[in-house]
Amino acid sequence: MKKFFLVLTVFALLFGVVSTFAQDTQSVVTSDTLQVVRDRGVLKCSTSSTLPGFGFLNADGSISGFDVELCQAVAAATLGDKTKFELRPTTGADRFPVLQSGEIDLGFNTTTFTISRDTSLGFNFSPPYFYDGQGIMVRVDSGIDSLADMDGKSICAQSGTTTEKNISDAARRHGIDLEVLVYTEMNQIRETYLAGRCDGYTTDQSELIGYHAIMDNPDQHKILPDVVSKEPLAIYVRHGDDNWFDIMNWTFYCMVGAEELEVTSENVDEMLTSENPVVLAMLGVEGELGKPMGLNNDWCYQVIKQVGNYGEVFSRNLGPDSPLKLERGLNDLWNRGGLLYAPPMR
Ligand SMILES: N[C@@H](CCC(=O)N[C@@H](CS)C(=O)NCC(=O)O)C(=O)O
Repeated sequence: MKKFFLVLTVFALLFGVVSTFAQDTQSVVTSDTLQVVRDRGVLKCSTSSTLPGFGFLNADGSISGFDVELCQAVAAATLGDKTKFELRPTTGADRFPVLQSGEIDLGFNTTTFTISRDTSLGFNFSPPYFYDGQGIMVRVDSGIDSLADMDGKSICAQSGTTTEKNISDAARRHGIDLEVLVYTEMNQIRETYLAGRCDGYTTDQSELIGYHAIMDNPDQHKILPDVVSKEPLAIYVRHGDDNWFDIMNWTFYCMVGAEELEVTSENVDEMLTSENPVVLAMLGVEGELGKPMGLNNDWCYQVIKQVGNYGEVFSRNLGPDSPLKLERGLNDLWNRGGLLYAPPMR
């Protein structure tokens, strides 16, 4: 009998250890992120802090940009309040571990959607929110007019980014000998380039344009015509939480769909009495599109009212109302020649 109880106790202890371990693993890998965010009352996102237009540290200590507003949109959708978010500034190398460990809920950081980040790092990506490409900046007096002119030269790139590998591949394709100098921080790269210790500096074109807009002597620097890669920038979450993945995607689609339906932060209240049933469903006046995701049915209304549609966010951070003055190009709606396309909200 004693032996029986001993076996039972050992079994119970083992079961306890195994189930605790399973819970720990789950809390990071398959937890209900929406519930975690609701319990905490704050959404945690990672962003860059050195990239004008996407995530840039202002003099007052705040960070602003397109990535920050997308984070605010998810806060409005999930918590009903766009101000309930916290940012974790990251570099190319530490942006992925902070999501894997559960320190943050959503990753931004102008991150390119690639197969290895999806399958080996274990992230699910939204559709691209910004179609970018990798470019190169050089000094105007360098005599360099294209990548082909960079034989025997050096170029600075950031570690942990797609740009580091892309530039070596591009040099190989062109049959040129290019020395790639790699640094962890974007600011280190810029300082090294400005000090003349590398002949060029390479990263996403949008980042080069954003930096060019804030340089002390922009006339002394130029961006080469070469675009060495495709960089579809996307939002990402951990594998294992399909509902959170849906919330990320549909928040983005809400912003794109609203632009297509001409619903803006200015007119969204009038649109609550629209004649168009698709608009009524999107804004939660009719139907229950939020409920299956565990959200209030007015989740998309809150996103548009508090943050705006995709076009509004683009204009103030990257477009005509920003120092970058980027054209919409590929980042325009599908029916205006771009690639942005939201599936039906029905
Ligand atoms: N799109 C490329 C490059 C993007 C990129 O460089 N992003 C970051 C990483 S967060 C950055 O700019 N960091 C700014 C910094 O280190 O200050 C990628 O995903 O690797």
